[in-house]
Amino acid sequence: MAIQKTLSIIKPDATARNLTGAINARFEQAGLRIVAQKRLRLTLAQAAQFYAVHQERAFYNSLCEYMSSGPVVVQVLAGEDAVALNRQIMGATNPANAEVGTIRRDFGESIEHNSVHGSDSEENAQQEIAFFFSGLEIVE
Ligand code: IDP
Ligand code: MG
Repeated sequence: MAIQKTLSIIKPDATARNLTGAINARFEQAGLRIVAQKRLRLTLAQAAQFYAVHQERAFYNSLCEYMSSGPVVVQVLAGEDAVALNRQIMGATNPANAEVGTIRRDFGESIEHNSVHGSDSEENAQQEIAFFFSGLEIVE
């Protein structure tokens, strides 16, 4: 597997509990490199655009309100098989179903407030990285 890049978001529930460093340590310990990172607050419209793929889902409005409710840290993670590796480190969507030792199991509060986002394919990773970062901001 080649070196890949993936888009990660540390969500408002995690920034509120000052978990940015603890979550970043999980990525680095697993061999992922943080090659771009910034903290920002999404507007409702930006959250709605980012999660547009979910617009038919019952949780869409709530998810967009939540993702714009406080600061997030958006980041690009690079490494061998980074998309799948990050999904493994994150754990299942619902913290109650996530494996022990994953970020969502250890830090997630609920299926919605599950501490992190990670791209689910290399194609989506490229689109999601371009949503937040210019090439100049990614330093490998
Ligand atoms: P993923 O983040 O594990 O890829 P998705 O199905 O893509 O999961 O859902 C995007 C986000 O929407 C989740 O991370 C979570 O914050 C929220 N979400 C997913 N399913 C539910 C639900 O059933 N109720 C409330 N929020 C949900
Ligand atoms: Mg997803």
